[in-house]
Amino acid sequence: MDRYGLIVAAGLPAVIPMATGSAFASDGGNAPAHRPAGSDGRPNIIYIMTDQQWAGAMSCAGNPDLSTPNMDRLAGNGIRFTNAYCSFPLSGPSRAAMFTGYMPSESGVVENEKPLPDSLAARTLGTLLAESGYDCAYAGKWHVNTISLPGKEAFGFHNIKGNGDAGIAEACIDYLRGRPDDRPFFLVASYTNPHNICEFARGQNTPHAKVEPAGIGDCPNLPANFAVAPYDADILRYEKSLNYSLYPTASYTPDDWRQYRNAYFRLVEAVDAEIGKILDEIDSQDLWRNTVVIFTSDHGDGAGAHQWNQKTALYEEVVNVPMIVCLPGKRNAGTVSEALVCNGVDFMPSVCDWACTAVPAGRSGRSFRSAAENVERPAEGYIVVETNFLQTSGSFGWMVRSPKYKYVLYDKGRNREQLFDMENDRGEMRNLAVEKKYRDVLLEHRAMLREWLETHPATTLKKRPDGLNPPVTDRARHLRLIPEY
Ligand SMILES: [Ca+2]
Repeated sequence: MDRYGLIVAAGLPAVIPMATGSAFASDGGNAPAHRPAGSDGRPNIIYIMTDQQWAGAMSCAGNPDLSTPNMDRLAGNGIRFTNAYCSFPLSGPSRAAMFTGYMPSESGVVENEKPLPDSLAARTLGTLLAESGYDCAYAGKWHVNTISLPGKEAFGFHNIKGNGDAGIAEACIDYLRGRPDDRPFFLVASYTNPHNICEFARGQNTPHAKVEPAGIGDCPNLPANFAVAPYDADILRYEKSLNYSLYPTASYTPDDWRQYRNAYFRLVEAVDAEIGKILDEIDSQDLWRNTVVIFTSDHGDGAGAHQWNQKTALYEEVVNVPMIVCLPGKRNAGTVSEALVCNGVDFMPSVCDWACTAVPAGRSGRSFRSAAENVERPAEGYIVVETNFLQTSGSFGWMVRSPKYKYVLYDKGRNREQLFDMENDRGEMRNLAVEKKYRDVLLEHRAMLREWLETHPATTLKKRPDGLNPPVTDRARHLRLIPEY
């Protein structure tokens, strides 16, 4: 059974029933009586997020080019998911998916700086948890759509620190020491780095952490998938050619790319050190016993794979995000899971699952709580990631990740259809879509995308002057893009 087929086949509304008791659950927001964390069975939740960090940019993932002792510490205390994906590889849309439970094409937040529709803005994750009795605090980058939370209290959160990495840990520590003791809490620590790699690539100062220059011999080598694969989607090179400020790597030499990778990994290390301060406070209060700690990033970065920098493309380095879940009591500590999880639309159902709070209707994401609690469970179903290049020419596309394969479809260009074996070719160098023997696999994945598009209606955005829907949310047009030959 696929990821969404169960719901469709059963004719139920697209909301996943809660697996846990929901004595406190109410879509109308009836708050339970306040009780100390743990005594009502509801854990505290700490969400730590970086910006633009690929899943492979951690030493616990086996990367020898950097050292991330604090992310490794999280992995040692929890479950590290190796097949975790964002909903959309761009900041605003990715974060909007986390906090609303809707895919960007469903909510209309299909690009940065686009505000949530009013009807959704009143019903985001912070509001839901606050209504159900959690004390909610937020520190750092928000970007749905303002860069910091818009006010001292916003979207259900106390705003304890605005955008900017310096001081986030200190604000979180102050909060953890002074928080109310009569109710569980939901704390978000949202860092900007390693996003400063964008400034580095443009030759600018890196505002949130300094990068020391390195001798070329001390820089990491090029990745094994540095080459652009023979059957890569050529629309990506076109998009890259249109905006030198976004893609200053267009004229990079191999040495430039090694410097880029050095800076990227050093920026990850800088944010790792900041995260360590929060973990020290979790240690000193022994919050591990009754707290779910989740670590992830809003999307990744090309990091030189296929000579790509930045995000937006559907390469693994861009869409595969770190995801570590530490369960109360460090259950399943130090394990690795291959389950398919999404830190976008699955985040709201997951947090609501732990908080015994009902998920509002219409959200199709699936809680990853049971995947964390049952790590031996094999990967199943599929995940869809959307993207568009509204910052350049407006191309768009999707990927479907199933347990063994990854299918990619862009709307135009040569080799717009891609298929990769994720067990044997995670570096995406051999496009199986051009090989006849994978025809059945290709057809299967086209069918998954078709099913997903049919079951996820897009929002109605303002029509264009010619009366047509904007292409990125026109589902009828999307369905016609799936090849039939
Ligand atoms: Ca981002």
